[in-house]
Amino acid sequence: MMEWAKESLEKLKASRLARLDQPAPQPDSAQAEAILKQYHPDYLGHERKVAVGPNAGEQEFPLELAQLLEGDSSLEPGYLPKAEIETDVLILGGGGAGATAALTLEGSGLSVHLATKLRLGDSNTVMAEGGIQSALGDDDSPRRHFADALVGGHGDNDPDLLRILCEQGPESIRWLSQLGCLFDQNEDGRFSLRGGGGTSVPRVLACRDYTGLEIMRVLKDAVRLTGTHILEEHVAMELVDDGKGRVTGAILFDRNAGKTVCVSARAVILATGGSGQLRLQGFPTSNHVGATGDGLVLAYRQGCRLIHLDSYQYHPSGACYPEALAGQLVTEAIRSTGAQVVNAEGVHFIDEMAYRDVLAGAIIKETAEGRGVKTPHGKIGIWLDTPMIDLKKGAGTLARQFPGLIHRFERYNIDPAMQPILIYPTLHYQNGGICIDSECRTDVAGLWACGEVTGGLHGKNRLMGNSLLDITVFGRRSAESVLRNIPERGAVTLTHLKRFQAEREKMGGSHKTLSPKFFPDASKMKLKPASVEKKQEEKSSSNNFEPPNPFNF
Ligand code: MEZ
Repeated sequence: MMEWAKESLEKLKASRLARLDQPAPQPDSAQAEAILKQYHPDYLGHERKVAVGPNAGEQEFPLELAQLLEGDSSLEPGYLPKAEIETDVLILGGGGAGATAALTLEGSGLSVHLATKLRLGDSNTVMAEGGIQSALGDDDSPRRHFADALVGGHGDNDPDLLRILCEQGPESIRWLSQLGCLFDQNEDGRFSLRGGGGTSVPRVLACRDYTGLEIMRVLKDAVRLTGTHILEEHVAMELVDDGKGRVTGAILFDRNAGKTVCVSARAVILATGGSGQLRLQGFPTSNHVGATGDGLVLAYRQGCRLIHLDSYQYHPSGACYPEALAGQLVTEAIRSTGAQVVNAEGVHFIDEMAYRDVLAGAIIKETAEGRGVKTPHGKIGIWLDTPMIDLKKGAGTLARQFPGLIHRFERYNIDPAMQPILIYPTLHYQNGGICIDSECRTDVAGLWACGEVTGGLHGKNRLMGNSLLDITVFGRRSAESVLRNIPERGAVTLTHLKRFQAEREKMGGSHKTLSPKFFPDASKMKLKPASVEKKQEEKSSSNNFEPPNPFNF
């Protein structure tokens, strides 16, 4: 097993006992800053300003995102919106934030439609492994939680949003528990709390290493029992407005029927999640296949400002080998439980609980300077010495606490309790997003937003476990705000889109990109499923003289 890395594995094993009790090497602040500036992908100049929209000429965006923000709509030219579904609240996004908003609206008397690009629950929520933060420990408090997250976010967090997140933590855990989430408990029946990078006391609740999956399981089941109308496989193509500045619904593409559906809504909650599948700078990602930043593009065209999108989170421990797992998350909780980061020479080169951005930069530096391990597929990673956990905490600890990790690696004959695994940073989280106020209102009336699609809360570096809390706290809060402020029904027009398109025309040049992207290229998924495309192809080809498609067997 991993014969190709034999020499380096021997060095790692030889240094293991000595490393066991040695303190982890800590970079001082000057070293940390130098690592970030030289090696972290956010600092390498792969960004630019955009020429259209509310952020034009201001802050920079990753190149891949900038192109989409300047892109044109995929709607057929001349499309005229005409409401086919009328609802009070339209939620776009079927992950944790959208499902939480739907549950909060239940019993309000309002009609609610939830549209999701794939199936209910297909989202980054299910990919979250290590846990959810909440100040529940004896020595903890929301103030302490706030202070930790503010330092971690480089002080760029929106203080109001962060205060709400931390204050609502304990109540959110109660709400999730009452819905049925089974968080790990100690023998005395109290919640088991772990540390995470940047937490000054243990504060992370978990369901082993599949916390997001457990939370989504419960939310999904609960939403299916409500009166929410769930529109699965309905892709949000564009938002519509009343011609007087207010968002009044959306145009969806029903992938099964192969046609657009215009929904008129009194309020729209955008909960479309992140954008890791844009695979910035060619990085692998831990994100769900649907995470292509659609909500950012749609909101931007309506006039919503975006914030902190020059900042993405590269999770330090993405799997680097085997190739089939490349980019998948290896939870930070493994590092907080005792696994060390070790280079090809067997050297424990940095504290594995350093802030994620610094640790990711340090791993990239280590590989760039020739102290990484090359896989047979040409990738270069560093070791995560997982057998350390059982050495430190007793045999069987790794398997008991991280069954998901064992399950994924044993398929490839790797037992992480017996041998280290190779890791490399993976594109994990969109730190920035749509500007919202403390009520989840965007810059444009009628449009609320919650969860990963929003920016400000986490500053420029989110701490582990604050995203699952974010979707719970702000999913609920967005719905509560809608309940207090819901407008009357308005007309459905494309006034905002047309204004954006006119501005775009002035850019000149040939900007042909259509956006949102909807699906990553590598997935080969299309807006229209193959069956619909085939039917349309047959229809249109019945009258022409094209030769038969040789691939059509
Ligand atoms: O919040 C996260 O990003 C998280 C819990 C990730 C992890 O390492 O498990």
